[in-house]
Amino acid sequence: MLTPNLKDLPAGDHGFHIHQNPSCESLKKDGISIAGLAAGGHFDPGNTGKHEGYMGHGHKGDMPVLTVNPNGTADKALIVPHLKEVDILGRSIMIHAGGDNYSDTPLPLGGGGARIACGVIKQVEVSEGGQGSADNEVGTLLTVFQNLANSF
Ligand SMILES: [Cu+2]
Ligand SMILES: [Zn+2]
Repeated sequence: MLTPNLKDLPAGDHGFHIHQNPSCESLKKDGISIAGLAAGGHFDPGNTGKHEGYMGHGHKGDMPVLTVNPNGTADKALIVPHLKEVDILGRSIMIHAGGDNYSDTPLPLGGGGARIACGVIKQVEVSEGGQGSADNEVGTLLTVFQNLANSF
């Protein structure tokens, strides 16, 4: 489980993924600056090239849709069956403008479109249960998410 603790986000459903690179910088594509592009694509160590959502067999970084409450907070625990802490350390976590239909059709990558918030995932001291180990589930990293989202 992964428990977000986020605020100041637009209400509604948003695509929510682990992306490959530990950077949230903008990069230029075709001369246009694109927010969060330096994070790269969805974390896909198996090189599946497929976006199938958190229950699928494509990108390992695919997570359930992040549902933001009307007051802009997101705090509901999410099931992330394919991810362990070791997978996500040193990568980034991304929130998209639109939702996620867990498919590459009709739009690629779930259709979430623009990247609206991002954080680089770093190891933190965990007060309960000690330091996270490679075998821990992602939930032990929950404190990481307290100040994670840097809105673009
Ligand atoms: Cu994404
Ligand atoms: Zn994906």
